[in-house]
Amino acid sequence: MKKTKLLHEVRAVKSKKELENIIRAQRISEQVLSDTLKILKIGITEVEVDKFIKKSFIKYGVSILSFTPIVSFGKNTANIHHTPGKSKLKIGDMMMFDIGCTMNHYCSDMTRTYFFRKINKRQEKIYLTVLEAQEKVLNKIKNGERRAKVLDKTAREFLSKKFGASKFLHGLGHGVGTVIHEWPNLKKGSEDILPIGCVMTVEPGLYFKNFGGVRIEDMILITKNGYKNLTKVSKSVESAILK
Ligand SMILES: [Mn+2]
Repeated sequence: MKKTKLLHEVRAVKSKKELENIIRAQRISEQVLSDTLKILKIGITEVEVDKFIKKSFIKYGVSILSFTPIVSFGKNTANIHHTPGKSKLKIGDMMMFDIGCTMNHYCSDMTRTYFFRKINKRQEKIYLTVLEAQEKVLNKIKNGERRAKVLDKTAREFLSKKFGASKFLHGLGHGVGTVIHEWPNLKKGSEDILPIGCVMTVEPGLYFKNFGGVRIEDMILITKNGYKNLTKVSKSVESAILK
């Protein structure tokens, strides 16, 4: 007898057309991010950058965003729900951009963290640790791990070992589709199993009050043989230091 499925399980698996929309949305976000990095200068405010991002999406023909962009400078990067404000960019600041837009109502989602002109030892250590956590998770997926809680634990245990518990304040990721956070849930204790054909974010982070935070978020497609990274923006520490 045929087994019933739940709608969210069916929706998680993307058709070719759906995937194309997600990828197109992502490419536009990448273009906007690249344009944004070019306008950064000493004294520019988060609000100004946020306005530029929104204007750029319009310029590329997109008027519906997946969520309100997160633009944060300096210590504000430690606040995962930061609203862009009047903070001005300074040399040595960390900067976080979490942006996504929609194409025919399909969402994209990406976060990159940068360092303005220079990086200090602590910032570098945090950045490299988050990057390594993401690589560990991606490696597990490549080797066939599909259990959400195991993947979350991989990142969480590694980050806790390096910086103590409670510095990674959110889930590791989520499904992406016509809503920005859809099933499956890639978070602590989740019983979800990632199906082949679903699009997920993998977004470990570390946050230090009065210092700053780093989050690196890629969007991936779960495939039969592992995954395909749909995010094409480099994330090496060298590329994260904006000269
Ligand atoms: Mn996300």
